[in-house]
Amino acid sequence: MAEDDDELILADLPDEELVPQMHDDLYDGLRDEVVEGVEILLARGWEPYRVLTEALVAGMTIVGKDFRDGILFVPEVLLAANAMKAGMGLLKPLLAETGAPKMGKMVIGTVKGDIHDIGKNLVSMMMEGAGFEVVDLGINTDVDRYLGALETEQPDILGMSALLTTTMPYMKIVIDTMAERGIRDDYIVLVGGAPLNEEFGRAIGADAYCRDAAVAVETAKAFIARRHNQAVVA
Ligand code: B12
Repeated sequence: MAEDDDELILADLPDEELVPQMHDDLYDGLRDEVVEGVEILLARGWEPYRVLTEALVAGMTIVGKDFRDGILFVPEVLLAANAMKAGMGLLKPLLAETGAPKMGKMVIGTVKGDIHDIGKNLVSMMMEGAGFEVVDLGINTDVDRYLGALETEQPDILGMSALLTTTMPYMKIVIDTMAERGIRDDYIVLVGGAPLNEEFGRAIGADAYCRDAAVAVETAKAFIARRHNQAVVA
Protein backbone atom coordinates (compact mmCIF):
# COMPACT_ATOMS: atom_id res chain seq x y z
CA MET A 1 0.00 0.00 0.00
CA ALA A 2 2.79 2.36 0.99
CA GLU A 3 4.45 1.66 -2.38
CA ASP A 4 1.30 2.67 -4.24
CA ASP A 5 1.18 5.90 -2.28
CA ASP A 6 4.72 6.74 -3.42
CA GLU A 7 4.00 6.16 -7.08
CA LEU A 8 3.33 9.32 -9.02
CA ILE A 9 0.50 9.10 -11.52
CA LEU A 10 1.27 11.75 -14.13
CA ALA A 11 -2.26 11.76 -15.48
CA ASP A 12 -3.58 12.75 -12.03
CA LEU A 13 -1.51 15.94 -11.93
CA PRO A 14 -3.06 19.25 -12.98
CA ASP A 15 -1.19 21.09 -15.77
CA GLU A 16 0.62 23.41 -13.37
CA GLU A 17 2.14 20.43 -11.56
CA LEU A 18 2.57 18.16 -14.57
CA VAL A 19 4.77 20.61 -16.50
CA PRO A 20 7.35 21.08 -13.68
CA GLN A 21 7.23 17.30 -13.15
CA MET A 22 8.07 16.86 -16.85
CA HIS A 23 11.01 19.25 -16.41
CA ASP A 24 12.20 17.01 -13.55
CA ASP A 25 11.68 13.86 -15.61
CA LEU A 26 13.58 15.39 -18.53
CA TYR A 27 16.36 16.38 -16.13
CA ASP A 28 16.50 12.78 -14.89
CA GLY A 29 16.49 11.43 -18.46
CA LEU A 30 13.23 9.52 -17.92
CA ARG A 31 12.26 8.98 -21.52
CA ASP A 32 9.01 7.04 -20.96
CA GLU A 33 7.73 9.57 -18.44
CA VAL A 34 8.52 12.49 -20.76
CA VAL A 35 6.69 10.77 -23.61
CA GLU A 36 3.73 10.06 -21.31
CA GLY A 37 3.68 13.71 -20.22
CA VAL A 38 3.60 14.87 -23.83
CA GLU A 39 0.73 12.48 -24.56
CA ILE A 40 -1.23 13.73 -21.56
CA LEU A 41 -0.83 17.41 -22.46
CA LEU A 42 -1.85 16.73 -26.06
CA ALA A 43 -4.88 14.79 -24.85
CA ARG A 44 -5.80 17.80 -22.69
CA GLY A 45 -5.90 19.92 -25.82
CA TRP A 46 -2.52 21.66 -25.61
CA GLU A 47 -1.19 22.89 -28.96
CA PRO A 48 1.88 20.86 -30.01
CA TYR A 49 3.98 24.06 -30.15
CA ARG A 50 3.02 24.91 -26.57
CA VAL A 51 4.00 21.42 -25.39
CA LEU A 52 7.30 21.80 -27.21
CA THR A 53 8.21 25.17 -25.76
CA GLU A 54 6.75 25.05 -22.26
CA ALA A 55 7.32 21.39 -21.36
CA LEU A 56 10.35 20.31 -23.41
CA VAL A 57 12.48 23.34 -24.37
CA ALA A 58 11.99 24.97 -20.96
CA GLY A 59 13.07 21.71 -19.30
CA MET A 60 16.15 21.50 -21.50
CA THR A 61 17.07 25.04 -20.51
CA ILE A 62 17.34 23.91 -16.88
CA VAL A 63 19.52 20.99 -17.97
CA GLY A 64 21.70 23.43 -19.94
CA LYS A 65 22.23 25.68 -16.93
CA ASP A 66 23.26 22.83 -14.65
CA PHE A 67 25.57 21.42 -17.32
CA ARG A 68 27.21 24.83 -17.59
CA ASP A 69 27.59 25.02 -13.82
CA GLY A 70 29.15 21.58 -13.55
CA ILE A 71 26.18 20.05 -11.72
CA LEU A 72 25.34 17.71 -14.61
CA PHE A 73 27.81 15.86 -16.83
CA VAL A 74 27.77 14.52 -20.38
CA PRO A 75 26.16 11.11 -19.62
CA GLU A 76 23.25 12.74 -17.77
CA VAL A 77 22.82 15.38 -20.46
CA LEU A 78 22.80 12.67 -23.10
CA LEU A 79 19.98 10.87 -21.28
CA ALA A 80 18.07 14.14 -21.00
CA ALA A 81 18.67 14.80 -24.72
CA ASN A 82 17.33 11.35 -25.59
CA ALA A 83 14.22 11.91 -23.49
CA MET A 84 13.75 15.28 -25.22
CA LYS A 85 14.12 13.67 -28.64
CA ALA A 86 11.55 11.01 -27.78
CA GLY A 87 9.08 13.73 -26.78
CA MET A 88 9.88 15.71 -29.92
CA GLY A 89 9.30 12.59 -32.01
CA LEU A 90 5.69 12.59 -30.92
CA LEU A 91 5.21 16.26 -31.74
CA LYS A 92 6.97 16.25 -35.11
CA PRO A 93 4.12 14.82 -37.22
CA LEU A 94 1.65 17.13 -35.47
CA LEU A 95 3.71 20.23 -36.12
CA ALA A 96 4.15 19.21 -39.75
CA GLU A 97 0.41 18.59 -40.11
CA THR A 98 -0.60 22.18 -40.66
CA GLY A 99 -1.17 21.54 -44.36
CA ALA A 100 0.48 24.85 -45.15
CA PRO A 101 1.35 25.42 -48.81
CA LYS A 102 4.99 24.71 -49.71
CA MET A 103 6.97 27.80 -48.78
CA GLY A 104 10.39 26.77 -50.06
CA LYS A 105 13.19 24.34 -49.41
CA MET A 106 15.95 24.29 -46.80
CA VAL A 107 19.10 22.25 -46.44
CA ILE A 108 20.28 22.21 -42.83
CA GLY A 109 23.12 20.62 -40.88
CA THR A 110 25.23 20.94 -37.75
CA VAL A 111 28.77 21.97 -38.72
CA LYS A 112 31.88 19.83 -38.74
CA GLY A 113 33.22 18.88 -35.31
CA ASP A 114 29.86 19.44 -33.61
CA ILE A 115 27.41 16.72 -32.62
CA HIS A 116 24.69 18.86 -31.02
CA ASP A 117 21.50 18.34 -32.97
CA ILE A 118 18.51 19.08 -30.74
CA GLY A 119 18.27 22.74 -31.79
CA LYS A 120 18.78 21.87 -35.44
CA ASN A 121 16.08 19.19 -35.24
CA LEU A 122 13.74 21.67 -33.64
CA VAL A 123 14.34 24.19 -36.40
CA SER A 124 13.72 21.44 -38.99
CA MET A 125 10.46 20.46 -37.31
CA MET A 126 9.22 24.02 -37.07
CA MET A 127 10.20 24.78 -40.65
CA GLU A 128 8.37 21.67 -41.87
CA GLY A 129 5.38 22.72 -39.81
CA ALA A 130 5.45 26.10 -41.53
CA GLY A 131 5.37 24.45 -44.97
CA PHE A 132 9.06 24.24 -45.87
CA GLU A 133 10.63 21.11 -47.29
CA VAL A 134 13.68 20.31 -45.18
CA VAL A 135 16.69 18.21 -46.13
CA ASP A 136 18.62 17.40 -42.95
CA LEU A 137 22.30 16.59 -43.40
CA GLY A 138 22.68 15.62 -39.75
CA ILE A 139 25.68 16.42 -37.56
CA ASN A 140 29.39 16.94 -38.20
CA THR A 141 28.74 18.31 -41.69
CA ASP A 142 31.79 19.35 -43.68
CA VAL A 143 31.91 21.92 -46.44
CA ASP A 144 31.85 19.32 -49.23
CA ARG A 145 28.63 17.81 -47.88
CA TYR A 146 26.98 21.21 -47.57
CA LEU A 147 27.99 22.22 -51.09
CA GLY A 148 27.11 18.83 -52.55
CA ALA A 149 23.63 19.10 -51.05
CA LEU A 150 23.17 22.63 -52.41
CA GLU A 151 23.93 21.30 -55.87
CA THR A 152 21.72 18.24 -55.73
CA GLU A 153 18.84 19.65 -53.67
CA GLN A 154 18.75 23.22 -55.06
CA PRO A 155 17.22 24.67 -51.88
CA ASP A 156 16.29 28.29 -51.28
CA ILE A 157 17.91 28.29 -47.86
CA LEU A 158 21.06 26.91 -46.30
CA GLY A 159 20.86 26.52 -42.51
CA MET A 160 23.88 25.87 -40.32
CA SER A 161 23.89 25.09 -36.61
CA ALA A 162 26.80 25.23 -34.14
CA LEU A 163 26.73 24.90 -30.36
CA LEU A 164 30.42 25.17 -29.61
CA THR A 165 32.59 28.26 -29.71
CA THR A 166 35.21 26.04 -31.34
CA THR A 167 32.94 24.96 -34.21
CA MET A 168 31.07 28.19 -34.98
CA PRO A 169 33.96 29.60 -37.09
CA TYR A 170 33.44 26.67 -39.48
CA MET A 171 30.33 28.43 -40.76
CA LYS A 172 32.57 31.10 -42.25
CA ILE A 173 34.57 28.43 -44.08
CA VAL A 174 31.36 27.21 -45.72
CA ILE A 175 30.20 30.71 -46.65
CA ASP A 176 33.65 31.71 -47.95
CA THR A 177 33.81 28.56 -50.07
CA MET A 178 30.37 29.35 -51.49
CA ALA A 179 31.64 32.86 -52.34
CA GLU A 180 34.79 31.47 -53.99
CA ARG A 181 32.62 29.28 -56.21
CA GLY A 182 30.37 32.21 -57.08
CA ILE A 183 27.22 30.67 -55.55
CA ARG A 184 26.96 32.61 -52.27
CA ASP A 185 24.15 34.86 -53.42
CA ASP A 186 22.11 32.02 -54.86
CA TYR A 187 21.02 31.02 -51.35
CA ILE A 188 19.63 32.54 -48.20
CA VAL A 189 22.06 31.57 -45.44
CA LEU A 190 20.61 31.33 -41.92
CA VAL A 191 22.75 30.44 -38.92
CA GLY A 192 21.91 29.57 -35.34
CA GLY A 193 23.07 27.97 -32.12
CA ALA A 194 23.38 29.10 -28.50
CA PRO A 195 26.87 30.72 -28.68
CA LEU A 196 26.11 32.79 -31.80
CA ASN A 197 24.72 36.29 -32.00
CA GLU A 198 23.68 38.79 -34.63
CA GLU A 199 27.09 40.38 -34.81
CA PHE A 200 28.73 37.01 -35.48
CA GLY A 201 26.16 36.25 -38.17
CA ARG A 202 26.97 39.53 -39.90
CA ALA A 203 30.72 39.08 -39.51
CA ILE A 204 30.76 35.71 -41.26
CA GLY A 205 28.52 36.91 -44.09
CA ALA A 206 25.31 35.06 -43.24
CA ASP A 207 21.99 36.61 -44.23
CA ALA A 208 20.66 36.26 -40.69
CA TYR A 209 21.26 34.83 -37.26
CA CYS A 210 18.13 33.36 -35.65
CA ARG A 211 17.99 32.97 -31.89
CA ASP A 212 15.34 30.24 -31.93
CA ALA A 213 13.20 28.06 -34.16
CA ALA A 214 10.25 30.46 -34.19
CA VAL A 215 12.51 33.31 -35.33
CA ALA A 216 14.02 30.98 -37.93
CA VAL A 217 10.57 30.39 -39.44
CA GLU A 218 9.69 34.10 -39.45
CA THR A 219 13.05 35.06 -40.94
CA ALA A 220 12.88 32.35 -43.60
CA LYS A 221 9.38 33.46 -44.61
CA ALA A 222 10.46 37.12 -44.80
CA PHE A 223 13.47 36.33 -47.00
CA ILE A 224 11.44 34.08 -49.30
CA ALA A 225 8.79 36.79 -49.67
CA ARG A 226 11.49 39.36 -50.48
CA ARG A 227 12.95 37.01 -53.12
CA HIS A 228 9.55 36.55 -54.75
CA ASN A 229 8.96 40.30 -54.80
CA GLN A 230 12.35 40.86 -56.44
CA ALA A 231 11.54 38.20 -59.02
CA VAL A 232 8.25 39.95 -59.82
CA VAL A 233 9.94 43.35 -60.21
CA ALA A 234 12.77 41.95 -62.39
C1 B12 B 1 22.45 18.69 -24.86
C2 B12 B 1 23.89 19.16 -24.86
C3 B12 B 1 24.87 18.21 -25.20
C4 B12 B 1 24.53 16.80 -25.66
C5 B12 B 1 24.09 16.89 -27.15
C6 B12 B 1 23.04 15.89 -27.50
C7 B12 B 1 22.43 16.19 -28.84
N1 B12 B 1 21.99 15.12 -29.48
O1 B12 B 1 22.34 17.32 -29.31
C8 B12 B 1 25.91 16.07 -25.44
C9 B12 B 1 25.91 15.49 -24.06
C10 B12 B 1 26.24 15.00 -26.46
C11 B12 B 1 26.88 17.26 -25.47
C12 B12 B 1 28.21 17.12 -25.75
C13 B12 B 1 29.12 18.16 -25.62
N2 B12 B 1 28.87 19.42 -25.20
CO1 B12 B 1 27.08 20.13 -25.02
N3 B12 B 1 25.47 20.93 -24.49
C14 B12 B 1 24.24 20.49 -24.49
C15 B12 B 1 23.32 21.59 -23.89
C16 B12 B 1 23.08 21.24 -22.42
C17 B12 B 1 21.98 21.82 -24.52
C18 B12 B 1 22.02 22.09 -26.03
C19 B12 B 1 20.59 22.00 -26.53
O2 B12 B 1 20.20 20.99 -27.07
N4 B12 B 1 19.80 23.06 -26.28
C20 B12 B 1 18.39 23.08 -26.59
C21 B12 B 1 18.17 23.58 -28.01
C22 B12 B 1 16.67 23.63 -28.28
O3 B12 B 1 18.69 24.89 -28.11
P1 B12 B 1 19.76 25.34 -29.23
O4 B12 B 1 20.63 24.18 -29.57
O5 B12 B 1 20.42 26.58 -28.80
O6 B12 B 1 18.90 25.61 -30.52
C23 B12 B 1 17.99 26.69 -30.67
C24 B12 B 1 18.64 27.98 -31.19
O7 B12 B 1 20.01 28.10 -30.88
C25 B12 B 1 18.35 27.99 -32.66
N5 B12 B 1 19.20 27.24 -33.58
C26 B12 B 1 20.03 26.21 -33.36
N6 B12 B 1 20.57 25.77 -34.49
C27 B12 B 1 20.08 26.51 -35.49
C28 B12 B 1 20.30 26.49 -36.86
C29 B12 B 1 19.68 27.39 -37.68
C30 B12 B 1 19.90 27.35 -39.14
C31 B12 B 1 18.80 28.36 -37.10
C32 B12 B 1 18.16 29.33 -38.00
C33 B12 B 1 18.56 28.40 -35.73
C34 B12 B 1 19.20 27.47 -34.93
O8 B12 B 1 17.06 27.41 -32.70
C35 B12 B 1 17.04 26.29 -31.80
C36 B12 B 1 15.63 26.00 -31.37
O9 B12 B 1 14.98 27.08 -30.77
C37 B12 B 1 24.24 22.86 -24.08
C38 B12 B 1 23.94 24.02 -23.11
C39 B12 B 1 23.30 25.22 -23.78
N7 B12 B 1 22.94 26.15 -22.96
O10 B12 B 1 23.17 25.31 -24.98
C40 B12 B 1 25.63 22.27 -23.93
C41 B12 B 1 26.85 22.97 -24.54
C42 B12 B 1 26.52 23.49 -25.91
N8 B12 B 1 27.81 21.87 -24.65
C43 B12 B 1 29.02 22.22 -24.37
C44 B12 B 1 30.14 21.37 -24.41
C45 B12 B 1 31.47 21.95 -23.92
C46 B12 B 1 30.04 20.04 -24.88
C47 B12 B 1 31.19 19.05 -25.03
C48 B12 B 1 32.50 19.61 -25.63
C49 B12 B 1 31.41 18.41 -23.65
C50 B12 B 1 32.58 17.46 -23.54
N9 B12 B 1 33.49 17.85 -22.70
O11 B12 B 1 32.60 16.45 -24.20
C51 B12 B 1 30.56 17.99 -25.96
C52 B12 B 1 30.77 18.36 -27.45
C53 B12 B 1 30.81 17.23 -28.37
C54 B12 B 1 30.87 17.75 -29.81
N10 B12 B 1 31.95 17.54 -30.49
O12 B12 B 1 29.92 18.36 -30.29
C55 B12 B 1 29.10 23.70 -24.00
C56 B12 B 1 29.71 24.56 -25.09
C57 B12 B 1 30.63 25.62 -24.52
C58 B12 B 1 31.30 26.42 -25.56
N11 B12 B 1 31.56 27.63 -25.19
O13 B12 B 1 31.56 26.04 -26.64
C59 B12 B 1 27.61 24.02 -23.65
C60 B12 B 1 27.20 25.49 -23.91
C61 B12 B 1 27.44 23.69 -22.14
C62 B12 B 1 28.28 24.58 -21.24
N12 B12 B 1 27.79 25.70 -20.81
O14 B12 B 1 29.40 24.23 -20.93
N13 B12 B 1 26.24 18.42 -25.19
